[in-house]
Order: sequence, then structure tokens, then C-alpha cells
Amino acid sequence: MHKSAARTKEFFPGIEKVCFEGRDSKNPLAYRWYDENLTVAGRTMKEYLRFSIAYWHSFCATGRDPFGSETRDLPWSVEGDPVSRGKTKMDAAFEVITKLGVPYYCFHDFDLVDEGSSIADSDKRLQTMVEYAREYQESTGVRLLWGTSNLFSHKRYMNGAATNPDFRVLTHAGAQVKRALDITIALGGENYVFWGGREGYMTLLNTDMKREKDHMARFLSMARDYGRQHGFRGTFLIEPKPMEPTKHQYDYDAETAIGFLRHYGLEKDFKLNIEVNHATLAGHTFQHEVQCAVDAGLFGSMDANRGDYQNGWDTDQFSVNLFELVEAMLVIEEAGGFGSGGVNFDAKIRRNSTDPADLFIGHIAAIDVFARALLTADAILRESEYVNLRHQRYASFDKGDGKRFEKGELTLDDLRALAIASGEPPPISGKQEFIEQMITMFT
Ligand code: XUL
Ligand code: CO
Repeated sequence: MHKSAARTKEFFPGIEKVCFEGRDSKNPLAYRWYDENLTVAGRTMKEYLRFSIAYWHSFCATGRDPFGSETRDLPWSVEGDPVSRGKTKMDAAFEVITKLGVPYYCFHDFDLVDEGSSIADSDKRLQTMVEYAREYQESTGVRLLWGTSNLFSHKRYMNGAATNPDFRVLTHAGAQVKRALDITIALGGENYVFWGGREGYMTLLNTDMKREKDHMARFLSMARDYGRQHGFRGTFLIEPKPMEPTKHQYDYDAETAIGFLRHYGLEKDFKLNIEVNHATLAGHTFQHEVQCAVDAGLFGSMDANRGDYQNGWDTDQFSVNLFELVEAMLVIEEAGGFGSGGVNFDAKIRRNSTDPADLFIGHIAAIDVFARALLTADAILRESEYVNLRHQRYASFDKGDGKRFEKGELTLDDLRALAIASGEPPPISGKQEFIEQMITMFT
């Protein structure tokens, strides 16, 4: 199937291309809701949802956690020098991506191949991997949703990357982002993500927060300028997260990142990549974060997963919470969809999920729940009173004095006179139960 880099080994024998079998199917390796050719809201499901597989969770993670070692052998990560291992890993990656029929993938620079002993050594390794990836993209039609650089794993970044108090570390971050942008451009990446995992502090006692944020903005501006000068026409994305690994991250949540982008004049080139589990870590619903981004005109893309609603960690589980996703899809469909973004499964199977099929089932279940959420949201928007109910709640601002208030034509004295004239207003129901019931009716 693949011209110069024919896959010699199948890593998931016995798992065939995953197909749509319809709602009654009980086959765990088939789609029940995700019919990629079905048109919803003017696009096929495939075009609408733009699913993407995350390289780091699916092909790099071994099940290690802070308390224990690997639970999974990665059969594609055992033999040879770093570049051969990188190629074998990519063989496995494209086997999974194409068997799932997902149109996009994304990666950090050093997900593709281990970092070299110098910048030049890493350049060389990654150059080979980019050629290899380009061939796979061409032969399979799979595309790069976004590129990014890992500015958090290497020990040099323990005090931050763009916000590191040591300028020499910042230069290394710059070298890495320059290369990752080159790679993203070379592979036709549609977006470029900055997740500031270590752009924050462990204690304010040793931190000049204002200076660090200024540095982060300067760094992002340099990346923007470099990208634009070298032909990157995609969207730069900030991925908010409140904490972990640092005690406090500067891109705390959507509103914080929006304020930051506007303050530093970056809002024309940057949007937000909203992650479900990061929203819950910030004490928000996913819907809240998406709505904030949409209202600011800065909704860019989504990292799809879910947290554990009891322990509050970033557990990155596959999303199967239909209600949560319907709430978000209502906002996204009303906003017109994903634009250049998509639904990237920043999700991993559990440490004790050790069967080869587990990786497939995690993705299939989540893809199906997203498809179902899209169908549900679409039906609610087309067939129910949902939108109208919200408009009606604000009807008193559509005419007369309410409208004059919105236009800025009234004073506080006017409000007092109007309150006296109208008397005590009767209660108006928020109808929350009715709307929640509507979601359960349409699923
Ligand atoms: C970490 C996280 C990252 C970003 C990419 O919580 O979400 O994997 O999505 O760096
Ligand atoms: Co993420």
C-alpha cells in the first residue's frame, strides 16, 4: 500500500478496517453512529468533526505513572537506532489511523523520534522523519491537524521554556519552535499548538510573573512572525490549562488566555484549543470554556477527553459522556463548526488496559459518542424550541426601554423612574429542567 516505505509488519493483526455497521451492531470494532458519509449540518460527519489521533498517547505512552513502571510493551519501539524506531512507530501509527478511518493526526516534535544529542543531530533525525511522514500522508490521504513542540519534558525546561528565567533555556525553546514550525509547514499542518505546560510557576516567591508573561508574549509574537514569513497560513492555537505540571499556568482557562492574547495584540493570529479535562481542572464545564472562546471569536479546536469526576486529575480518558458533549456541540454547531480545527483525541487508554484492541475500542467508542452528540445537537437546533427559548428570555431588551438601555441611551436615574413605573416584576422561569429533559429526549 505504501510506496517507498512499505509496512513490513502488521502490529494489530486480526483488526480490520473499522466500518459503520449501524445502531443495532454489537461489534465493538465497528461504528454504530459515525457514518462518515452522512451529511449533518451541511457537511459529512467526516468533514464536520475532523477527528484526529494524538501520537503521544496512542503510540508513545507505555503506561508509566508516578507510582509505577511500564505496563505495555510497544512492539514498534524495540529495535534499532532512534530513526529506525521512529519509522517503525510511524508504520504502527498509520496502521491504526487508517484502520480507524480517521482523517487527521497530530504530534509533538519528539513524539516522532527521540531528541538527539545536539540541535543539529535532532534536525537530522526529524528531517528523515518528516520525509517518511510526507510519504505516508500522500499515500493515505491522512493530514496533519496540528504540529507542536514538546517544551516541557526535557530537564532544561524545569523552570519553563518561553518563561524560563534563564535566557539560554529560552533560546533552546526558540530553536525547537522554529524547527517544529518548519515541520508543520512542510507537512501542510493546518494549525500550530502552544500548550504551556511549564509556562507558569511553582512558587511566586521566586517568580517575576509580569516579566515572564511579557517574555511569553514576545516569544509567541516571534513564532507568529516566523510562521507567517515562511508560509504558515494556519491558525496558532493556545491550549489553556490551569495547573499540572506547574502549580499555576499562565494560560489558566479560556478567559485568561483571551485576555492575554488581546492584551498583547495576538488575537488576530491565535485562537484557543479547548480541552475537556483542562476545563474541568479549571472548575468549569467544557461547554463554558467552548462558549467563552466562541463569544470572543477565538474558538479554534478541541482536545477531546474527559476527567474523572471524583478525583480531579488530568486523567485524559476517552470521552463517553454524551450529555457533556451534546452541551458542547450545541455551542459549536451554533457557532458554525470547527473551522480549521477539529476533534483531537488527547486521550489515553488506562494503565491496566493491556489488550491490543483496547486502543481501538477507546477511539471507536469516543468517535461514536461524538457522532451521536452532533446528531443530537443538530436535531435540537432544527426541531426544538431550544434557540427560541434563549432568545425569548431576553425579549425585554428587544424593544422599548430595554433596547434603549442596550444602546446606552438611559441613565441610572432613568432606571429608577422605570422601576417605580413598572412595579415588582413577576417571576419568569429559567426552565432548566425542561431544557435538560429536551437533551435526553433527542439523544
Ligand atoms: C497536556 C496536553 C498536551 C497538549 C499538547 O495536558 O493536553 O498533550 O495537548 O502539548
Ligand atoms: Co491537550
